[in-house]
Amino acid sequence: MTTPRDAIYAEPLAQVSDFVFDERVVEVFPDMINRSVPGYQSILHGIKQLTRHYAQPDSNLYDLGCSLGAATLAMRQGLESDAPAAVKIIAIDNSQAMIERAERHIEGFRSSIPVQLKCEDIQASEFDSASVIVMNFTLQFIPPEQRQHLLERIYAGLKPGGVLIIAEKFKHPSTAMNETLIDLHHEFKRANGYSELEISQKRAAIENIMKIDTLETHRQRLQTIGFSEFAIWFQCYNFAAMLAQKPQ
Ligand code: GEK
Repeated sequence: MTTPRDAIYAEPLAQVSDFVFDERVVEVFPDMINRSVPGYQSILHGIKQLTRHYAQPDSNLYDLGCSLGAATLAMRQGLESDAPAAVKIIAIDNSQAMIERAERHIEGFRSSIPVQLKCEDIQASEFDSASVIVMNFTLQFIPPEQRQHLLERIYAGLKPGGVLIIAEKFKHPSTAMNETLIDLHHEFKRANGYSELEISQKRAAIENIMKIDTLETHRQRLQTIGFSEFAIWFQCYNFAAMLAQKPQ
């Protein structure tokens, strides 16, 4: 998908307001996420592989915080060649602008696997008979004190053996190591053409709405909820993708 270049924070702003997933962001979103998230394409590839591996017949697959549907399309590709019977993908985002664009984007690809798009807050969504649930950089936008409850409801909606795939930016528990990982990420952004001003203004915009956990917090929370298997299957700097499985 070719899209206009992200220049949202290229000019100095008198005051940087909190980041919102509005029309302006939708317009440049693929460029923004590809130039900002190390390994984004590799993670999408992993989602495709894991979907193929864990999708069960007669089940729903969810993409929570689907944005323009990149993970939805990866999931669908994973199912394409040998799809289990009666599977459906449900993609949810609470940004109307994202959902409208996702609809047009997904329609551009033919497939026999149905995709249902919903514009709603995932904290109010129902999860039912799920075999694969993906949260690709979405949990980090849920207020920290509400994450456990949402994940408990997700767990309840999974079938036995079902999996949750979570990709997140994370915080390293050591201050020194955390700073190093942040520096490496900023170097990655600079190498992708973002200026110091863009990096610092984006950081200020995101600071209040994106609170990140350590990987250990993720692991412990998932274990407490009941997930019996846990693996980190991708990591680059302070970005990681995790897999958690409900017992069979
Ligand atoms: C991808 N997964 O390209 N309910 C529903 N959607 C939400 C909520 C909520 N409570 N909070 C945030 N969102 C995508 C990328 S982006 C990640 C995900 C990023 C949505 C929000 O509108 C946005 O579309 C998405 O979560 C996060 O694979 O921009 O860093």
